[in-house]
Amino acid sequence: MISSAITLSLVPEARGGPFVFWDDLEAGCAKAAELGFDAIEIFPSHADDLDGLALRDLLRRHGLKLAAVGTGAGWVKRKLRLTDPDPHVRMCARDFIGAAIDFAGGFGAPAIIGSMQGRWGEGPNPVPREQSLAWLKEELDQLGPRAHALEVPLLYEPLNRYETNLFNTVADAVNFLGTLRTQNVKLLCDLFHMNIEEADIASALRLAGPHLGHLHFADSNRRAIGFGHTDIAPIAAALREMNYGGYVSAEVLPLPDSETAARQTIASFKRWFR
Ligand SMILES: [Mn+2]
Repeated sequence: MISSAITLSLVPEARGGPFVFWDDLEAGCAKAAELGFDAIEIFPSHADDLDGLALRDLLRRHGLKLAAVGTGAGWVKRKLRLTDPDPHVRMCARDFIGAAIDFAGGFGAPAIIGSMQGRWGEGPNPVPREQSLAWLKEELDQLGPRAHALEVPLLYEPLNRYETNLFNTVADAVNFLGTLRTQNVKLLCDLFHMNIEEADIASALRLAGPHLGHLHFADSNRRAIGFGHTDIAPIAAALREMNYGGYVSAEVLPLPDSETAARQTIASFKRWFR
């Protein structure tokens, strides 16, 4: 069974980013529950800033689950990347993500590696792509087992070409996962990125198959599903046929406002998955 989730950012520096709810965990959870969402996906400044006991109580009161914890603030606020040429920066990136894995794992939820994967060939001392991929592999092979110990996957998200030059397509990302020692890294497929990079989104999701661990449910323009021009019917059919049992999580812009984006998302979710 596919479950619904909606994003909430606690990072002021990410203002303008694709998150439906902002700043207020209590109000966001109340609204998500009122609209009938199953879970919330949180984007914190750092996992250590989250109060686990308070969050547990808040989720219980509203009958919500934690879908995932994003780590993009490690890049946005601290410029940490798993493929930075500076080994100290890579170590700090690993620690930042490790804290997110540990926190989310306590809730049975995965952490997400998106923008913290970085890019190759940039900065004052650019390195070849192969070197960047070797660093990414090294870090995922350390972080994947850390998540496995908590019985949760670790999510790796291919991004579109304007956000990374490491992996843009599901096919390339699946091949890369096959080179890791850990089998605990799953793919986060984001329909916005896929709309830019994939020839056929439904076919790409089928190719991901059992590697698919989480889905960002966003239309062609990063707005709620139904507010852009992505043809969702074949995508929803592919997810159902695959027996996908994870979340479709609205990582979308709060346009025209948070409430309308949230209502549109849950209406689309019910239309396609219930
Ligand atoms: Mn995403």
